[in-house]
Amino acid sequence: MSIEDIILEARETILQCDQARAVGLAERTLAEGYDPVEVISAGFSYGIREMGELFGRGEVFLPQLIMSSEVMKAAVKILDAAIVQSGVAQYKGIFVIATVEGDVHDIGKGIVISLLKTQGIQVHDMGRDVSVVKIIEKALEVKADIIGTSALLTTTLMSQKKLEDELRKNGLREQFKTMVGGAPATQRWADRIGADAYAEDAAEAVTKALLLLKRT
Ligand code: B1M
Repeated sequence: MSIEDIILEARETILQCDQARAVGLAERTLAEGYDPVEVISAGFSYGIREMGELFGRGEVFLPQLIMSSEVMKAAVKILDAAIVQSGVAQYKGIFVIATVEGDVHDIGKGIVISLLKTQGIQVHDMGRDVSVVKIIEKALEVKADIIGTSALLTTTLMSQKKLEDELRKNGLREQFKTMVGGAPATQRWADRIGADAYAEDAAEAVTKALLLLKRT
């Protein structure tokens, strides 16, 4: 099976909510020695975004969106394990990451985490729907270098600003670098709220994290 066929089939498995086929395809990707990151980004991620567009246009409904995200998670879990295994052991820095309060979208965050780990960054994943107060507490506890937040809803994006405000209010802003991401976030948004970095995707998150670590 060629990489192009794998990518096309990965998209289809998400649109058809076919978990068995998606898992089989993830296993096949690894068995045939293809790049798991490419299959996630060009295949499964593309499929879930297409599903989101169909949902946005009212052509599929929430249960299908939920099912397709479960399919995506099952396949990505298999590929993630292989990505993390290929990583290096020595830590270059500490990264606390969470999906912000009121937001349960965590597929993209999971991919960001896997790639950060491959670059020797120690990641503390706080999960999803996490308050700004808890994120700051964790960052202080583990002496984080970078605090990263993911927000997928326009309504929850404001928590990224709240994090900046709280850090400033408590005299902690200089102690951490911050990174924002998630579909509605942009470089402009990051500049506006005073975040140190914005990353459009997982690969950029790694590049920017490494740059931020050089500045700590
Ligand atoms: Co939701 N959802 N969803 N959803 N969902 C969106 C975001 C939406 C755009 C769909 C749509 O309407 N077209 C829309 C938001 C509209 C808006 O705010 N303007 C939406 C909505 C409305 C909702 C609900 C309100 C639906 C409802 O209940 N009526 C509800 C909200 C629940 C809540 O959070 N409170 C909801 C629920 C869900 C599911 C549970 C069904 C599921 C999430 C499952 C899960 O994550 N565990 C889901 C899904 C799957 C989506 C879409 C289809 C796909 C998101 C995704 O996983 N993308 C999404 C449509 C879309 O995004 N186009 C949609 C793939 C992933 C690899 O990409 O997450 O962007 P992404 O992550 C990328 C980058 O953004 C970046 O790197 C990642 C990897 O490359 N990145 C970072 C992400 N975080 C980063 C952090 C960084 C750096 C980079 O640094 C810290």
